[in-house]
Formats: sequence, structure tokens, C-alpha cells
Amino acid sequence: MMTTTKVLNFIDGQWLAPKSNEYLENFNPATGEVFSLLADSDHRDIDQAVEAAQKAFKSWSKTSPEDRSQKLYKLADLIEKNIDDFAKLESKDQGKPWYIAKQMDMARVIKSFRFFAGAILHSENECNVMDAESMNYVLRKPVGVAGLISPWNLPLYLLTWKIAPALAFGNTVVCKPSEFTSMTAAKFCELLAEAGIPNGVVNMIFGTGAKAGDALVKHPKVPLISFTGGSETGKKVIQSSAEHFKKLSLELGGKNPNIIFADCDYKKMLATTLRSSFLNQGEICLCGSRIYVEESLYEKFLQDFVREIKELKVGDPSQKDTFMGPLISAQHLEKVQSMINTARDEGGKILMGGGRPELAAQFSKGYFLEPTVIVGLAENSTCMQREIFGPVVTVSSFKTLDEVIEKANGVSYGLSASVWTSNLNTAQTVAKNLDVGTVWINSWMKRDLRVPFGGMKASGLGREGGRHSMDFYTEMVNVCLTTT
Ligand code: TXE
Repeated sequence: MMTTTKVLNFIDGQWLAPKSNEYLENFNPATGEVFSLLADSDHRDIDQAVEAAQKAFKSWSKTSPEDRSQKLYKLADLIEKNIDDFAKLESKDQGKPWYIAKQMDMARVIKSFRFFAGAILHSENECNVMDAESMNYVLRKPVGVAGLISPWNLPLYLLTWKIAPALAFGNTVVCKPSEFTSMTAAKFCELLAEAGIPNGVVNMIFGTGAKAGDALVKHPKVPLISFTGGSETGKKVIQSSAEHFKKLSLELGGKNPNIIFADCDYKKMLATTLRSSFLNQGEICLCGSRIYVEESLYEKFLQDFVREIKELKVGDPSQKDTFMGPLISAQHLEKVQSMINTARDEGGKILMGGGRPELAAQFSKGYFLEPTVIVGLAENSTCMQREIFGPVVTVSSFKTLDEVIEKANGVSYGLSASVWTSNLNTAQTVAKNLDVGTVWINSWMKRDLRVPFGGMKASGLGREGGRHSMDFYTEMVNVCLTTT
């Protein structure tokens, strides 16, 4: 079992110390205190986990969709039964307010398992009758041992967005969660036996990306990698996996435009823009961090936006009225603050925020930052081009539709966008011309798990969701059958 202070690796149904016998300190971002120790694994632990996953694959890959479906539904029920404990642990580990961990993260964990548990009972395959004597039919086979690597912003939410389809389609998995947020991944492993998931089907290795993550990406017996994280790391994953021609799904960074036309539903836009700017401390790759407002609405929007932001409570993640907790780490806080300083150097004006909020003594060492609004930056400035991944947005105006489309596309990323307008032609024209994987018209982060999710350009490779996950987590074999 997981000990109270040390998080061991979970391999073949056993909790095992890392071969290095070394551990990483894991911090509570709200207090800056160490609250657990994490296995500091390396290639030896990955090798052992892959071996266990290969052994388990022999039987798991032969189970029926009904059997796997029943086990995944059971897993979802067990997580739901323990949702408060999961939410509190996620909040303590990541910093987000616990009720957001419950309503956003854990609700989606449960939903992902139930979605794919259902999907595999209804998935269909192609069959084409060619002529009087021949027909083609497609067989789908699980890929094998899937390597799943996840980031620290939506820890269990994003890890299980990979685990659920991987298991559903008959694969076994070796997972490497972020070393900043591994606690709920460990807690998740404690439910597997009760859910009827056989030993070796799910293996969890903790540690750094450079050691454990890299070893997983390079492992010759791991034919598939699903990775979510920064774009720079995504490049390393592509390079490291090239040797073995691995199937890759990369969900990387974003610098998403939030485009607001004067004819929008103003009240709904303003309420949603507060969330798309600062939810999860702005540490969601889908956040609308570049706000573009039609010129005639610009001044009014700025006034209202700043007034509403002042109502957002930053502080104790255990409190129900807290909207923003701390950032994930001291290093990340420093990175975000340095980008705000760069914005000043590059002629930007910090309209509000940019500093450390005044909080009770117990949070004095926490990684808190005020929600920050920057105006007056040029399109080619650092903060308009590079992902900040914190509670920081830039706001600028535009005159014409063509102008804002060009500005929105003027970055290396292409993940998502929000467009606020009541004009259908405007909405369609903008959506058609944006180089991003997802466009929300008059909403943000509304997620239907059947749709293709992913980015283009520096935001990633591939799509996951619904049948796109089936395409990724299975290999297709076309059989041409001729009756002689
Ligand atoms: O990423 P990192 P972080 C992006 C987000 C931001 C970043 C934040 O925009 O840029 O991810 O997450 C492991 N080989 N998204 O800082 O450092 C590392 O241990 C193998 C986009 O955690 O890339 C961790 O488990 N693995 C996304 C994971 O990779 C390596 C949503 C991510 O770490 C490795 C969420 C290596 N060489 C965040 N180096 C989206 N588009 O949905 C590190 N890792």
C-alpha cells in the first residue's frame, strides 16, 4: 500500500521502492512545505513496469469489451465513492481550490471512464463488399503496452483521459505522472484490485521526466506514447521515440485567443472570460490568455473586466469561496513573474495584479500570484507570443475581422480559441480561418468526449476523443477475404 510519507512505484499490483532508493521532495504549493516523498525512478523501474505490462497484456488484450467495460464502470464508481478524498488530495498537491478539484477534475475522471466503458460496447468497424467473391473487413487490435505521460495542471484528469481509452481498447499501461503532482495517481492505484483490474494492467512509475519519462519514451517494448505537457518537452518526445517509430499523441502548450465582438452576449461573455482567463490559476493550456476586443467595446470591457477580477478571491484552497489558489511551484511562480517583468520592459502596462497577494501567515511561503491584466503590448512581444501558463492575460483591441484573424493566428501555437458574437456569419468565418484544433463559439471549455481534441503547430500532434481515441489506441488490419 502507499505509505503516508513515501510514494512508491506501483508495478504488477505491488508497491515497490525505486531501484535508486532515492526520493524527491513533494511540496504543498499553498504553504511551500514538503508533505510527501516521491520515488525517484529511472530506467530500471521502467523496465520492470514494462515487463509486468507485457505479461498482463497477453490476457488483458484477449478480454471481451463487455468484461473491460464492466471493470471500467466499477472503477468509475469507486472513484466517485471516494471523490472528496481525491479532490482534497489533488487540491493539496496541485494548489487548486478543492471544490474545483471536485467539480472539474474528479468529475471528469469519472466521466472519462464511463464514457469509454460505454464506447467500447458500441464501436463499429468497417466492412466493404468489393465484388461477387471478395470483401474487405477491418480488424482492430490493441497496440500493446501504452506509455502515458501527464503534466501537473490537471493531474488525474489528464492522466485518466489516457488510461481510460488505453485500457478500454485492450492495452496495458505504464504511466509517468508529473513529479509535481503524483499523489492522486498513487491513490488511484489503490482502487484497481477492487475494480477487478488484473495486476500488471496498470503500472505507475513516479519520478522526473529526464530519467523515468525519457526511459519510457525510449523503451523498445512500448509502441505508443500519449504525452501531455510543454511544447519543448514534446519535441524531445518526438526525437526520443523516433528510433522505434512509435505512435504518438502530443497535447502541448497553447496561447489561445479569446475574440470578443461588440455584438456578443456581453454578460455571458464577461462571466466566461473571467473563468477562461484565471480558472485553475490560469494553468490550463486551453485558457484564453490573449484577449482581443472589438474597438467599440474595448474601454467598457476593460473597466468591467478589472472590476470583476477584483471580486475573485485568491488564497486558501480549502475554502469554498476561494477562486484561485497558488501556482504549482516556486520555479513556475518565478517564471511567470519574470514574464510580467518582461512585459513591462517591452512597453506593456500592468493594468492590475502582477504582485503577491497579502495572505495569512500560514500561506506566506505559498506560491500565490494576483490575477494580472497586461495591455499595450505589440503583437510580436514576448507575452503576446509565448505561453505564460499562469493567471496572466493580455488585452488588446481590433477594428476588423481580417485583422483579428491575422493576429489570432500570429503565434506558433494552435490549440483552441473562443469567439464571442451573435452574428452567425462572423462566427463561421472566424472559426473557418483560425489555425487551431478547437473553436468555442459563445462558450469556453465545453467538452463533448466524442469530438476530436488536440492542437496543431506547436500545440501538438494527433487527436484523442471518441473514435479518434479508438484509432490511436488500436492498430487496424484490413483483411481482404476472397471466396474461391
Ligand atoms: O510540462 P512538462 P509541465 C502544457 C502546458 C505547459 C506544460 C505544463 O501548456 O506548457 O504542459 O506542464 C514529463 N521525456 N500542457 O510543466 O515539463 C514530466 O515529468 C519524457 C498542455 O508538467 O513538459 C511530466 O510528467 N517525459 C496540455 C510531463 O512530461 C518528460 C494540457 C510534462 O512535463 C520529459 C496541460 C522527457 N524528456 C499542460 N521531460 C494540453 N494541450 O492539453 C519532462 N517529462
